[in-house]
Amino acid sequence: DYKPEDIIMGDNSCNDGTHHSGAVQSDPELFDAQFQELVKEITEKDLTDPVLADALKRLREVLLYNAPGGKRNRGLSVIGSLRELVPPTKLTQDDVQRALIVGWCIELLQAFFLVADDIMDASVTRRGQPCWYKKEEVGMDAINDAFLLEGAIYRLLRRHCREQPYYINLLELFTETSFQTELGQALDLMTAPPGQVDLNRFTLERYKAIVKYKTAFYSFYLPVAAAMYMAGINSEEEHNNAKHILLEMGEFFQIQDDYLDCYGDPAVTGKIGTDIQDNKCSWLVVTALGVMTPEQRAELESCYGHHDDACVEKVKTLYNTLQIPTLYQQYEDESYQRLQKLIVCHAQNLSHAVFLNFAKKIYKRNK
Ligand code: GPP
Ligand code: MG
Ligand code: MG
Ligand code: MG
Repeated sequence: DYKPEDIIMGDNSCNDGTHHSGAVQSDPELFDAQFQELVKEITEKDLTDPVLADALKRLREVLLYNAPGGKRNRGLSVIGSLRELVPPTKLTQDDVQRALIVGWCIELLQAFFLVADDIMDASVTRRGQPCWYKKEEVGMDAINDAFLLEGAIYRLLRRHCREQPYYINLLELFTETSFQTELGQALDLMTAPPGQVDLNRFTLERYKAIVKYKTAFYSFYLPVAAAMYMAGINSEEEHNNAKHILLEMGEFFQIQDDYLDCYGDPAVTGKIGTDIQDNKCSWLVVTALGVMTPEQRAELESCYGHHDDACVEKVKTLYNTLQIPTLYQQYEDESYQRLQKLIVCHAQNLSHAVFLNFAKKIYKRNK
């Protein structure tokens, strides 16, 4: 039995294994403090034309409602990875601050995606509160609010990183990753047409393509690649090595997300599952299809992708009959073993801790 805690350092650890205490702020504390600063900057110090006052007030509300409140894994891993890649003596206060800001840019990208994704998925709650578009005074104006969140990313990068040698690399990384995610979202949506259930669409091959593009690039490769560029690591070979490991982690992360959509506790995950109703190509349905009888398949065909609760319950009962939770546990253990091997084979001169820190945060998660 593995215990990631035994082999991987905690959040507060430095490269030398010492722990901060007392007045020194931990990275998560610094990260949260940076958010307040950044909201002020975007909404009070950047565009000062008085005719924009109402729009900037709106942007402030959008930022405060949608950017904080998550697990912050993506954002925090920029500074976390940078600390593994650069010796502490070579990391200035300004480098740390820029890493915190780039971390928030990733959280803003995530907020942009989630505001839009919740509309597309007809979701109800996010991070324990109503989805932004569900608020009475918001509705479809949330579409523009998502664009505002995206726009804020590039203003921050410009203000803080324009003079840095890695600025162009970061810009291209953010735009490229956004495009990959949008292509993944397109695959996700077209594989789940409302009211047209066709179980033949749900292949493992299609599943892997969807999750690689809609989740793995922006959630795993993006934060580590950003830290690598900030550390001056630009070689394609090094980036491909990191990508290899991180995309594998990303696939696993989305499989967990799919599992939690059905089996998670909304009080813990902060969101109510919609995958069965939305006719999604989820890991659960792909796995179930691989182990069911023709009779069970006919039953699934008749109740998947419907919004009424009785149909959803039938699908969940079928998943339980097929022991999907057990198959998921097996998959999780295998995936962890495979990942350890990948890290040994592909991390090469990149610190293994960059990847292990990430792995530690996601394995056995329940939110
Ligand atoms: C996760 O899918 C993927 C995203 C949030 C990317 C969305 C991309 C866009 C271009 C809008 P999900 O729907 O399973 O996430 P959740 O379960 O959090 O709703
Ligand atoms: Mg969704
Ligand atoms: Mg979605
Ligand atoms: Mg989901």
